[in-house]
Formats: sequence, structure tokens, C-alpha cells
Amino acid sequence: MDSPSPDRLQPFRFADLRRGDGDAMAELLAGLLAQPARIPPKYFYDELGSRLFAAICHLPEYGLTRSEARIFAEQGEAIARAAGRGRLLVDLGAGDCGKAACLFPLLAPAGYAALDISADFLRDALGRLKQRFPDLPMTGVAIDFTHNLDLPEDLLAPAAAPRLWFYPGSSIGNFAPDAARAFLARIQRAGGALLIGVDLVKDKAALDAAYDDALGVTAAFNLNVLNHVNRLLPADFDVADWRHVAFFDAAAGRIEMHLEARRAVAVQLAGQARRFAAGERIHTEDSYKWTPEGFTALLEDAGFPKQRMWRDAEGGFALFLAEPA
Ligand code: AVI
Repeated sequence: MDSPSPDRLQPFRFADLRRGDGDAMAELLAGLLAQPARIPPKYFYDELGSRLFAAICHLPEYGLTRSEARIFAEQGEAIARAAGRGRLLVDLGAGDCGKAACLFPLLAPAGYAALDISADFLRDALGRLKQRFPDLPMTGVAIDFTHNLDLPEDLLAPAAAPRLWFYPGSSIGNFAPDAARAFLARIQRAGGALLIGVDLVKDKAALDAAYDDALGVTAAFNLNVLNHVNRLLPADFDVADWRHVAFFDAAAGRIEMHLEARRAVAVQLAGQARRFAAGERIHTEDSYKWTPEGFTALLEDAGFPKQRMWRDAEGGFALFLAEPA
């Protein structure tokens, strides 16, 4: 692991704790040579992918971001009272830091630590945020937090403040249930409370449209992962050979996203050849949707028995505040 390198020219601390490119190459190669092939969803988020995801959050079909924002707008005071003010807000998958920034007036955090896998995007976002909140201690950490949650104490400011882990946007849905339980347990062991947003099971047609929008933004987001893989491995995927496929599997309780070969395709993957038949798919993402009861039980199993839940008016999204006993 690289050692943290705080950049003293920035008005905030920044460290890149991502593992070397070799790990990404090995992971991608193993996934793409497997039957069926897969690409882990974290590779969506290169610079363009992060921008496309930000655009998805504005789509009329993708309501979960707005539902979560409405919960904060309408019930924010009660949430802040329950969560407690003056904590170190640790933002898991901060992206453009917009969601956390909306909470600063409510939560009055003592410090803000933004974690994201996309280093340049995060650095730019924190630079802009620091101009708006110059007195708030801020840290940016480029990290694959799905593998590593060890944050050096001297990086966080103020290190002694009780932590409030913030995991919005139903990103927990991108873990299969066992992995979600293990990840939540890791947060629990790191100490503090957890504020987490969860998209709930709803009508199939609405969910299908949310992941296959009319403008094709989600299709572009899915296809762009191939451009990222081409740079990382390197590989020679031609995006035009592939189509976006997304659907809700009600029995499994999840959206599945795939890339489907439009024709027979031969791809070079870091010097190894892989052939895909026409119609063959690469599995790129699962997005699990939970029931309130199911997620309550998951949090309990992960060591968070103390919970509060707020829902939006339509009942399609839930925000949980979870604490150890
Ligand atoms: C980041 N994550 C919660 C999004 C989701 O809904 O699963 C990623 C996404 N994939 C397609 N649209 C949005």
C-alpha cells in the first residue's frame, strides 16, 4: 500500500491509498477470462464515468437520489438530532461531495473526510468545497474502501471526534447480501454511527426504466467501463460492438446490468485473446433493492442493533441511522 502523502499545497489533506495498477490488472483479467465474464462495478468510475453517474442522478427515471434528498429536506432536523452534531463525517464514495455538503448546515460536522476511488475527481470536488467551507477541516482519501477501511489516524481531522459514517445513495445495493453484511460489520468495527441510504423494492417497470433511461445515459455509463478497462489493462474493446442490458430480477431482488456482444468479438486483454460469441454478456453490476425488514435484519447481523429509519412519502427509499448497542 502507498504511504499517505498529504499535499501541503492544498488547503485540505489528500492521500492516495489505492493499491498499485497490478492489482487492478489481475482483478480485471481474472473477471474477463471467467465464464461468464464480469467487470467489478467500481471500474465504472473513471473521470467520465463519475460525470455520467452524476448525470444519472438527475434523470427523471432515476428517482432514488431525489427521494433521499427529500428525506433530508423534510426530516433533516430529526435526523441531525438523532445522529448528533460535531462529529467527523466520513463520506464513503463521496463523488462530487454534493450530498455531504447539503448536510453540513444540519449536522455541523467537526470535520469532513471524503473517500472515493476516483482520485482526480475527488481532489477537484474538495477544492471547490473548501472554497465554500474554508473553516471546516477536510481530508480527501483516494481509496478502494470496499477492500480497505484502515484510515491512518493522523490523516483525519479532528481525529478524536466521534465518527459518523455516511453511505448514501443505496451504494450498499451494489454488494451481494453476504458481502454487504461483511462490509457493514467492518464499518461497525471501525467505530461510530452509520447513516445509510437504501433503495427499496418497488414496481418492476419503474426499476427497469431507472436502469435503462430514455436518454441512454445509463447505457453510456455502462459502456464507458470498456474505455476504462482498455486503459487499465490495456485491452482493445470497441464500445460499438456492445449493447447495454439492464433488468430487475424480482426473485433475486436485484437489478442486473450487463454488456452484450452485438456480434462475435475477439478482444486482446493484456496480451491474452478472449472471444465472445454474439449475444454473450459481461456482467457489470448488481444493484440490490431491500425491504425495510430485510435491511433492519442485515444491520443487526452486522452489529448495529440500535436503529432509526426515515422513509420518503412514496415509501420507495429509506434512510437508516445505525449504532452499535
Ligand atoms: C452507485 N450505485 C448505487 C448506483 C446504483 O443505482 O446501483 C450505480 C448505478 N448503476 C446504474 N445506475 C446507477
